[in-house]
Amino acid sequence: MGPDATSPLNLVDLDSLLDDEERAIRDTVRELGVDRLRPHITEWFEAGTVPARDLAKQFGELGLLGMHLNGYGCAGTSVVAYGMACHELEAVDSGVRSLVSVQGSLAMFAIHRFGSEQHKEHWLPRMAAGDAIGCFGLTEADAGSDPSSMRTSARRLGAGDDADWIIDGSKLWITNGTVADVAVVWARTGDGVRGFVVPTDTPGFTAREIGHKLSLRASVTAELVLDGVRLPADAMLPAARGLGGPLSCLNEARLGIVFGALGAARDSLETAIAYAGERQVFDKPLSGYQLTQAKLADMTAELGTGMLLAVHLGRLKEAGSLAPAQVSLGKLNNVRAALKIARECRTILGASGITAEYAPLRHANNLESVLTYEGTTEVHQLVVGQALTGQSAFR
Ligand code: TGC
Ligand code: FAD
Repeated sequence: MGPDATSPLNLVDLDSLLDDEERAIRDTVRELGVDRLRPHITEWFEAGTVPARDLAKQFGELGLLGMHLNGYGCAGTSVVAYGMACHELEAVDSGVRSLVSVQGSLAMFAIHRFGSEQHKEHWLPRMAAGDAIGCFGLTEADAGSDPSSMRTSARRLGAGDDADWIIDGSKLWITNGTVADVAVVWARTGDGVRGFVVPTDTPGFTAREIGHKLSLRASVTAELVLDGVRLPADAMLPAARGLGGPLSCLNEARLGIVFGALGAARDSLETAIAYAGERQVFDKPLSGYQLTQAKLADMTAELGTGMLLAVHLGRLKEAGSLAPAQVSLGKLNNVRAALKIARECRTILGASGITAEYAPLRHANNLESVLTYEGTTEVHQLVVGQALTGQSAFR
């Protein structure tokens, strides 16, 4: 649906919670979606690919990459502005939002928060402009929900802090992996888990695209192999020590998803409302039946309350008081709600809903990935459960 559609979010007057700049950014990204992304999204999804380099350049020109970071060519917007950009991008497709999340909240954030001045100056301006693409390698084939069991290792090639590093291992399910110029790779060292800035043209680094996906098809997902990758001593992110380093990057991306997933839900709901208004069943529009209206009302309630939660969490982050368990609560609630809404909207479309002509089933398929990545539903239930009870039930 386009920007003129009546939005179910008007019922919670979401606009009144945004400032002028946030509304302007939201509108700009919505226009980008309508003019330049929506015309191609079905084709990209069906082809199982996305023109990542071209999109990164377009996003960079609009200042969307690393937009809530300060300095080094980044726009320095509010957290809520970033969230609303994710919301509008994901209203087009979760894959398009993923490209921006991984670039800005994972790869750029890791360098911005934990990198040396040289890392920041070398990579961030080019990444903000979309001239360089980044990926973030944490997950491995046997270490997904539990990254502490990672096997990828980095060892010094000699004594002393000036010695080069050798990295061996592999990472799986890595967004942007085959199109990246730089990979932020997390590896086990004698000093715990550390992060490394790995230019992808380093000998021994290879990336292979994962095919046959039934979800997040408009996104590049890859396996990274690091076979004796030799890096200078200063390739290590100096300020990230232990698992807290990568996990704090996830907090950033997860918050974008709290807003983003409901973009896919909103688009599904707008599509269903429009369809139900036109579809005649038993001699009158489908939207005139109580059962349909009950579905639309329930979905609007979930969408609206989820967006209020998203903006509230965004404001807490801006105030510097957002805790990881609160991000988990938001991701748990909003992604699950979004998937439920997309599926319910599909039912309103009947058989038409199973074709690529309408977005809800594509969104639902994508949201299966969103439910899994950045911490599965179960991981976030356990994080919230731990916050409630004081007991860790992960192990
Ligand atoms: P645990 O012992 O609890 O903690 C280890 C250290 O990390 C700290 N920590 C955090 N720090 C910042 N933010 C958080 N959310 C944190 N959670 C934990 C913790 O304080 C501790 O620090 P220290 O200094 O005491 O050492 O860790 P655990 O091994 O028990 O694991 C906890 C668990 C399961 C919650 C965590 O490992 C987890 O979140 N697992 C899920 C993994 C995950 O989300 N992977 C995502 C990979 S990236 C991705 O999916 C990108 S998708 C593409 C896209 O976004 O579009
Ligand atoms: P597992 O950890 O094997 O989990 C399998 C099931 O077990 C899940 O239901 C899980 O919730 C459940 N489970 C696990 N532990 C427990 C427990 N303690 N108690 C109860 N149930 C439990 N990773 C990156 O590092 N970078 C990326 O860019 C990236 N992009 C991705 C893109 C896509 C499209 C996808 C699908 C994944 C991506 N990932 C990425 C990986 C993603 O983060 C992992 O898939 C996710 O963390 C889950 O890990 P897993 O798939 O190994 O599942």
